[in-house]
Amino acid sequence: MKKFTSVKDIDSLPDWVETAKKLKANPYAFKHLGENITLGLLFFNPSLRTRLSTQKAAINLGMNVMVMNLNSDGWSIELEDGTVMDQGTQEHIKEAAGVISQYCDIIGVRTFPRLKNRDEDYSEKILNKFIQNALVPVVSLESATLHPLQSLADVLTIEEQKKTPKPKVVLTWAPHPRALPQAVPNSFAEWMKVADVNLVIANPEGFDLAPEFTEGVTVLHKQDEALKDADFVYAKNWSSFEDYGKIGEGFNDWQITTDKMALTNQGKFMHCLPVRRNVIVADEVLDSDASLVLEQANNRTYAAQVVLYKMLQNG
Ligand code: SN0
Repeated sequence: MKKFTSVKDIDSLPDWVETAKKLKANPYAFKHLGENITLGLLFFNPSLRTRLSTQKAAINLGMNVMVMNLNSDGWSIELEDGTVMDQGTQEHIKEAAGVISQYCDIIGVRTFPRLKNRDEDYSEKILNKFIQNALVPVVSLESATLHPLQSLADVLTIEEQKKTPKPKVVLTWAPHPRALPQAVPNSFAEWMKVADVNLVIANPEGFDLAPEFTEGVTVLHKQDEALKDADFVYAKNWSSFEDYGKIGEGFNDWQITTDKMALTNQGKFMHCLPVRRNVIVADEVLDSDASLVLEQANNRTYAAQVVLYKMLQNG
């Protein structure tokens, strides 16, 4: 396995979920597997869960971990080939990725979109340049358009919590004061389409996700209609794909409240975190027994651990 960037990189989701459950039940069973193997985690953007859960997963497998904030602590990286580097950038991605590969056996990279140019973000330039120039496998720690470690943890959480064989899962847009990436919802849709669930997406008009992710999925522009009988409500804000990077204003009634949760089939509330309280979701919902957010965060460890375990097993 040379990379983990999308559900397309894995062979069998049921097998991965089973492996994650086994690792969760017995986290230190493969402590020998990572001996003398080094994971490097590179962050171009902030992180709390990804940084800690991926380190914890590596430690559970006996690996060594090095972490670096590339934006604040590294040289400014050039991505273009053939550039005369007499301007702001100081080190080319060819050397940077090659050098990091001398020290690390697996590299994780976090790189958010700029939300200015859609084609540039959706080309996954930074992540792909790392994959092309690294001499070792690369794990996405959230890229411009996908967040596979989060989605794998979400699949695991739903599998553990579901009360029916094929639950209704509603991914709903929710309000937010800043422009956020489409990575979490794109990725959630991508993984849910492979999982055994009935996925419905709810968002205001103008906020449909890219067609490649919504193909074959029911997309509703009325949240109340979508939430009816939902077993899981996954809230997330994203900026517009159509009017790229724009935020929605005047949609405060898309916040998840107890009244909204009452429309569901005693549904569970999910969010990837960090979450803006009383903007995305009301305190009463987030603080209720219906909230799975901490269990989702817990499962981030086992999502990361199954990825590292598979990479270590394949040598
Ligand atoms: C990121 C996102 O992709 O939406 C990371 C989620 C895992 N979230 C944020 O940037 C939230 C920042 C904010 O201002 O609330």
